Amino acid sequence: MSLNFWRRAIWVCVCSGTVLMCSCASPPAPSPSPFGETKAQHDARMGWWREARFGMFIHWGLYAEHGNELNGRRGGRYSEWLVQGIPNEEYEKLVDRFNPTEFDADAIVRLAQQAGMKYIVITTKHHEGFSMWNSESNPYNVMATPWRRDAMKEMAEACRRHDMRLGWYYSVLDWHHPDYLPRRKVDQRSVEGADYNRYVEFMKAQLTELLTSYGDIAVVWFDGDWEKGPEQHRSREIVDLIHALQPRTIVNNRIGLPMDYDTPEQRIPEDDIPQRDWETCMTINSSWGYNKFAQDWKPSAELIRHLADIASKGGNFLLNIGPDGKGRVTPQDTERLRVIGKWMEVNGESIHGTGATVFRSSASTPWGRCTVKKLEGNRTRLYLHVFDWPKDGKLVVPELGNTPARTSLLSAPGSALEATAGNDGVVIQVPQAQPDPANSVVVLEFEDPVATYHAPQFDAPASEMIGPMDIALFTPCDQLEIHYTLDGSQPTSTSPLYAKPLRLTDTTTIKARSFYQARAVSEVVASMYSRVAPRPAEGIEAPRPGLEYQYVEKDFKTVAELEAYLASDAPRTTGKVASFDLGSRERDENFGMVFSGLIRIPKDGVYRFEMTCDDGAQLWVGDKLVADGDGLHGPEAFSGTVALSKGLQPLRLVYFNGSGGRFLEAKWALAGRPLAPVEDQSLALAE
Ligand code: FHN
Repeated sequence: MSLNFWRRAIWVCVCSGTVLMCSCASPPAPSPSPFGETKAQHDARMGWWREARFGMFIHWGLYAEHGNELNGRRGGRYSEWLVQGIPNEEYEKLVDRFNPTEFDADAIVRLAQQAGMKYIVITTKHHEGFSMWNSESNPYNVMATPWRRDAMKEMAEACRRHDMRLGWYYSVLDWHHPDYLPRRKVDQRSVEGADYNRYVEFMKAQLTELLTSYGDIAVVWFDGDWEKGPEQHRSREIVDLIHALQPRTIVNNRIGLPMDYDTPEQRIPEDDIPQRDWETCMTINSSWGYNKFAQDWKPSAELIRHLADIASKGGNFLLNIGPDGKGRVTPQDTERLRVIGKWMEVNGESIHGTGATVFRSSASTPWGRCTVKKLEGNRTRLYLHVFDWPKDGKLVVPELGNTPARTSLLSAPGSALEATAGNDGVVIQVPQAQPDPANSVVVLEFEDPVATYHAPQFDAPASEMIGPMDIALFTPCDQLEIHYTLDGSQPTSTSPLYAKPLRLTDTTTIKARSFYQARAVSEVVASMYSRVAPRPAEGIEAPRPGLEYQYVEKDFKTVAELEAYLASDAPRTTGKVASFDLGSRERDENFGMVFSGLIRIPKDGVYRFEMTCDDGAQLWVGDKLVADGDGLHGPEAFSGTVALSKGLQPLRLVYFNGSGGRFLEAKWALAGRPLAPVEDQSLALAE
């Protein structure tokens, strides 16, 4: 799936459901909903979140009280992690000290609002396991403190009063609950009798409380899922519970399932922009929870630029504050949010309700970033976020083709700036003095569709074919024309004009280039498609159902380590299974399994295989490595294609789990068709 397609798809949704500049051939969107909604239903549920762009994260728990120092012991970078090295009996004493008499939920909500934030996500329970609400399922909660106030109730009421959306952060990882496993090193409690399934029931009970007693909850923001996989967390059951209790709630991805959006932490994607909804969460100093030692505060200007950077890439910014043990927002957090708020007062429209840049990447606007808003009809506004003000008064937008109808500074709407389109893009005459040293926004308003320069992209089911195959070419901008060649020559404005998918029957290299008003505006891009003979099937007469497996135990980090171990005379268990089933393993971590057998190919064709694994795996079909998911990682999908003849084809899947969650799933289909799970009936063993 092309990055631009997704950027554009998300952008289209942001712009109040209005479709813009998008009639080029584009790949079909996969089902975007984790709850089986239609795309329209999913978009409607995500609508406010995509419009919001900016939210407040609050880390507040017992860790606020110690501020990263307890009984002479100092924590690492994150104050909320100090508990990791402290026995529970010692840490629990904080409960008697926690008395944040200056906590003022209304003031916090107002601060968020003034900063231009549209939602708040607050920690209900962090890894320390302490519940910040009056939890019936857990006496280790805020009502056991001298303070005896339900902090989450106060937040919920304040948010309702100020019309602010509220989300719950909930840590799956819990270093206090007796059923949570694994234990920390300092935790001497026996694991005998600890039952993770009972812990899951506890989480469900807590989430039920949080989603039934506090009104509308906009987001559930999971965290700390990494010690186990979705199977052990029973993630599906948990998210279905959330959906049943509050069908409009948006759920983040940290529960071992992809869910509604991704959550890059402490970083803004550069070129690896997620092809899904996403939100960067970030601290203002270096800690999430209040840490009296962390004085490395980011300057307001940096945060303002981060906000523009994230919005220009189609993401949201969840900026964290860590109130202290008295419940006070630190003066440093407050000051920065006030400065951001002042900037947002003037420039908020360049953030809220905007979509990702229409240019190729952030490098296309070397002086800053661009966000976009679609107005009615063809009217479009580009917001140029200028971080580096041009010394010569000429702001050059190199990949823009047409002159805007109106150009002004967002801080001075009446100011008409002169803009001229030429061979080098559009040049805007700006005043010598930079209006805002952090980020000055120049608005370009277009009455006609905006012409931006992009290289053509290819949409093909595979790079190999055994018969005719259709290849589509597209760019995200309808104003461009694509000229192409099939004979290896460079495309010019007199080369064939792309109008509909190209049908290839033999090995061919397509070269293509974008043109605007007969002028080449992109580099030449090339893609080769090879005609191949499908791998002949094995001549096996009477196959039996199932696969063979080998199971070995060791701390593997790569498939190569596992293969070397298998090649030795290391001890192993072998047997037969119906499919790629990890059920025959004897432990949950540090093991490897190899499945081998045959797959029934229904007809000659190029097939796509997709394997999702946690940790590493490699899938071989015939003698081709089709999907390579080697290494230690969370659940991730890997895919590839192979040309196969009808009949039985050898297949081998090598999988290992280091520590944490384990997961393995394989899907397949003829290339270009929707993938479906590899079913037991498709798998076989030679006699
Ligand atoms: O371990 C936590 C950390 O304390 C903090 O809550 C952040 C916020 O995204 N999340 C975890 C690490 O991914």
